[in-house]
Amino acid sequence: MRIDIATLFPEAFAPLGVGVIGRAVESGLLEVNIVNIRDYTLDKHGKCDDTPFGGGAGMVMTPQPIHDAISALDPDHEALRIYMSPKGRTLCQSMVKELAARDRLLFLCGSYEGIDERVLELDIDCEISIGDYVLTGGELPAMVTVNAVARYVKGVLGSEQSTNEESFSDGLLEYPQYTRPREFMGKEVPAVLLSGDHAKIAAWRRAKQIEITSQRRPDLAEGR
Ligand code: 4F9
Repeated sequence: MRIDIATLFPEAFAPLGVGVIGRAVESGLLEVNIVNIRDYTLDKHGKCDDTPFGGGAGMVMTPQPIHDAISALDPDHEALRIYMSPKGRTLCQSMVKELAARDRLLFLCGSYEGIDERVLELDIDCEISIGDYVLTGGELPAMVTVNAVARYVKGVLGSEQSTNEESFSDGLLEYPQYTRPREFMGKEVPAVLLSGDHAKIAAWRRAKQIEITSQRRPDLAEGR
């Protein structure tokens, strides 16, 4: 999968170089291409923002550098072009799976009070939010989305990790996990997990999933 990212803060994406995602990039399973929107501005002072028409606080990103950056990255509009925004549809695991089925994604990260609306109309396919809060820019939301999507790209997760048995994979939260020692600070591992009875263990885990989901996320339990 190829992922393009247009941002005023390319250094913010350093975390993509480490861990599971870093290895996926190194091995070529993921091709991540980060460009600085400022490299595309025609303004002789490198400006990429201006005051809002109609007045108001803060600055708005101007359309020209963004439009030219996106056109250079994706001249034939092969990528799904995503703007990270609190106004977007809130990211969920089923959206992550849909995004992972694409060959190319392009993330536009805004800063300041936002970007000129015309660039959204001209160049953007969809808007995605990662939750109901405001950040200083779309960089962290883009990284969150890339991380969640990359886990579904074949070969990115090792054989010991899986997207099949985890929270949300079947609409339920994950069951609790235990490892050695069998007793810690006076607390025992549930006996069923030491029984060797795999059917009983599976039934216990399922019951725990349902219990935890209905307690903590009645909205998820309801939807099933
Ligand atoms: C984007 C917040 C996506 C949540 C972008 C400021 C944002 C955001 N989800 N906040 N710029």
